[in-house]
Amino acid sequence: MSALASLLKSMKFMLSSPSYSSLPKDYGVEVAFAGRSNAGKSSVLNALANRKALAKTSSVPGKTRHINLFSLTDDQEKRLADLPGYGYAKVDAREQARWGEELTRYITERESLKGVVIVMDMRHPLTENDKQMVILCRTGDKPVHVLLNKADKLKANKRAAIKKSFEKELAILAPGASYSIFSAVKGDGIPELRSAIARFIDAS
Ligand SMILES: Nc1nc2c(ncn2[C@@H]2O[C@H](COP(=O)(O)OP(=O)(O)OP(=O)(O)O)[C@@H](O)[C@H]2O)c(=O)[nH]1
Ligand SMILES: [Mg+2]
Repeated sequence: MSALASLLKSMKFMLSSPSYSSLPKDYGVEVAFAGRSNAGKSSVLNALANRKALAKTSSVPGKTRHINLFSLTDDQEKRLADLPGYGYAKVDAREQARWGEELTRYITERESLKGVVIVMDMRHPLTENDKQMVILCRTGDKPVHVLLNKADKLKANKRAAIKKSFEKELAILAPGASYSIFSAVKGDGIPELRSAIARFIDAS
């Protein structure tokens, strides 16, 4: 097992922060998981840790309302952040606007943030909100890896067609960004995602 694979398997819930300003000290290395509500961010973290309920998941969108930090090391120098989902219409407009501002601050100001995994539902990637997140990461000079999740919900031919058009769109929107295909349910795509996280951590 690679060093990162074993760190991921032993990751621990650290804390849940209700706002950007209440986050712990900005030191070490953080890799964040962003994405629309219900795209599967928390499920992806659980798949990486090979645990069922490390990060809380729900079929009801809008479950993750805080920034939840997970530590990969006992000294908490390496962390993963599960960010609140965006774009869920039933969250009232004021709360959505507040989280828009919080996420903007987090992405642009957090110095320990070395990379962002943007989790998308492969059936409909790069929604307007996703594009805004990609652009925000560019503004904040944070490298991006797009994770096309829920691939198990698509047949092979449909998957290939979406991949092709997605690739073109991403190349225009974020020329340096990498991507990979994933299924949190089946556990497919873990090595590729781990490599992306390793690149973020190693580049720091
Ligand atoms: N079929 C399938 N379902 C998935 C996959 N990943 C997540 N889900 C389901 O999608 C729903 C939402 O997953 P979560 O992990 O809670 O999504 P989230 O992005 O953390 O959502 P918020 O916390 O609300 O922002 C749950 O019912 C999951 O079981 C996947 O790869 N395949
Ligand atoms: Mg969640």
